Amino acid sequence: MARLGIDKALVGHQNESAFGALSDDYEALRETLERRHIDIDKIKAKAAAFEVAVPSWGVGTGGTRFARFPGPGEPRNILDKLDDCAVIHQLTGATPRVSLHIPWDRHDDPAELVSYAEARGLAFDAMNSNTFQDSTGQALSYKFGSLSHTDQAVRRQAIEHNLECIKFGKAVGSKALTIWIADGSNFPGQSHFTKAFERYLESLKEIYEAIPIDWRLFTEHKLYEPAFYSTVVQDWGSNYLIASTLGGRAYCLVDLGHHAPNTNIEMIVARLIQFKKLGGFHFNDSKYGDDDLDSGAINPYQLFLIFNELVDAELSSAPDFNPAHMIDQSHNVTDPIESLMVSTMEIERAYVQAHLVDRAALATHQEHNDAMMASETLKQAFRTDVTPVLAMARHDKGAAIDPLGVYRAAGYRQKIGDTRPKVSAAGGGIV
Ligand code: LRH
Ligand code: MN
Repeated sequence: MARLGIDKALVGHQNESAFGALSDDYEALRETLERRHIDIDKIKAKAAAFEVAVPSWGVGTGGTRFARFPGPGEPRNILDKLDDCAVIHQLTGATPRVSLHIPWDRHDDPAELVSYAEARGLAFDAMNSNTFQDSTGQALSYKFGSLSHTDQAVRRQAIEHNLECIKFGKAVGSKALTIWIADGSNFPGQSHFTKAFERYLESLKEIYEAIPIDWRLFTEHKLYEPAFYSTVVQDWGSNYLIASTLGGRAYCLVDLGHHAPNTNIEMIVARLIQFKKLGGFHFNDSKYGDDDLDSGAINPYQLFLIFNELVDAELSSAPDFNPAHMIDQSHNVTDPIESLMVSTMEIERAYVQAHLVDRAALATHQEHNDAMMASETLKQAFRTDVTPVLAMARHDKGAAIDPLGVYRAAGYRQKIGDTRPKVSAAGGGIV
């Protein structure tokens, strides 16, 4: 396991001392669920099979445009990031894949990256391109856009970058490319909406034709930021137009933080499922804008309602339904590893709770317009504390019953704090 990682014996020891209480809680929940004609072991199997990808850029301390306050043990490179991602998977048992971001994770020897990851029980999820920053040695600036830029040469450069991400992704075994662009405008009149969208689609067509036959292309919409008047891919409608224009392997990616406050995201999810264009998620939470806060930290009921739509589709075998679950968060004030572990468990919790919904009863209440009983049927599942199911599923996989407790007991942050160079507080920026 990981060069650093967590000592297996410690995990075993901590699980041993926690197992008795866990079994009691599990058996108590078994009785509660039996009264609802639910087999807890079937629910545990769902928990055990659930996986979510972690963002390589999430294990370093995040920041805002104002500042970033790095902590001890900041990862120096993709190898350090993989070490930290391996700890998250070792203790949660639910994050076997890492989503890479280029150029942040550029590495000269993709084969070495694959063997380094495999040695830590990891593989690679969707690649992420980056034409929202100017990186060193770049000829043309993305200040006024990238794939929709008015200048053909800038669009060419951005297309080439995405082709490079596909090439790198093929070398590390990834099966998808996620494209989010910051392109947009800050003043009315600054940009011609239709021409910008046409230029973007022309660029995407070339990238779409370059993805391998067994890959998917995810396009990610976002309401605003860094553009503050218009954004080329601003909403799910624009995103749906893109995916349906490109073809059968193009899908919409839903980042939970990319919508106006109070947007009914679960209904957007239902629409994209119905029209076979739901590609996947960037899970996080927010109160105001694209806050990139920990999943389930602000609005856990919304997360549950989104999974209620996903489980409904799963159980009704919705066609072309295979959403890619990924986390996309910025950890500005917590230990990023702790946040990613807790977020993973919160996302898994929402998924498992959604499997407790009495869907037959819900359908009857909906048919009879019994709003109260329909709402209560969902609330019953959401109010059910499934912690014992999640913990027992982890225990059975050899992961930790209490990931946070084991992580702190292991002193992993101190260890990497002692071995990795200190990083001074630098200007702003999410990474
Ligand atoms: C844009 C975004 C996108 C990533 C970036 C790190 O806000 O959600 O998915 O590329 O964050
Ligand atoms: Mn995102």
